Amino acid sequence: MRIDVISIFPEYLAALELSLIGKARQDGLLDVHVHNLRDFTLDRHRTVDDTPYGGGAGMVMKPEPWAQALESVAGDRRPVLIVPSPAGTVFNQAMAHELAAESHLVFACGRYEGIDERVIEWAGESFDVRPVSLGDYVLNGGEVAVLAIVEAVGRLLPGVVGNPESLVEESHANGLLEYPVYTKPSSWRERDVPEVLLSGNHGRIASFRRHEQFRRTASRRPDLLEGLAAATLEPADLTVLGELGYDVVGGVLAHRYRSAEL
Ligand code: J9N
Repeated sequence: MRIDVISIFPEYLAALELSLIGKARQDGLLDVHVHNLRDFTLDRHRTVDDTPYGGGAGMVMKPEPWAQALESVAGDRRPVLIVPSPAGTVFNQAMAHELAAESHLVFACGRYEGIDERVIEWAGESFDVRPVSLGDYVLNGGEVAVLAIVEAVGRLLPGVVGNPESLVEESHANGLLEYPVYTKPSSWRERDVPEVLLSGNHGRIASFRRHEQFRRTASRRPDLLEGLAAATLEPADLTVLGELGYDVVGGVLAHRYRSAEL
């Protein structure tokens, strides 16, 4: 996979040289190019921003440096252009899998109050444009979002994660949060590892972990359980979910007290 990142803070992307993603680059699995938007300006001051038409706070990124930078990375296909923005579609694991199937991703890191909207419209002629949000909070620029997205996508590429089994059991792979994990010592500061995990009984261990997944998900992410198809659940799951306040209504999970308001 080829990845181009355009930013006014290219040094921010140095983290992509580290760890798993850095290794994937060394191994030739990932071809990452970081570009300085200012290298595509034509004025003496290398200006990338200006005041907003219509007034308002902050600065808006000028269109022409973006057009020059994007033209320089376009290639002959139709790359996916990811534009991090708090006004984008919220990124998730399904999106990470979709992006991992692409051959060329381009990331446009905006700063300030955003990029002139005409760039986004114009880019649609040669790119598959995707405004993407990391979540409902405000960052100063797209760089941190790019680090997160490249890491989430990069680790799904064949050969990047050493043991591909570790990709399967993870949070969100099955729509539930992950179960808690423990390691040695079995007793630490008067806290014991749950005895079932020391039992060697693989059936009991599997049901304990699944039970813990439902307890965690109900407590921290009830939105993931509400509306879950009951067909994906085993009879034992429904007993646990019943204790947690969930019923099956019309083939999907519904919380006894909350479903009406959701
Ligand atoms: N989720 C998200 C993205 C952002 C950005 S991108 C550029 C500026 C701010 N904030 N929050």
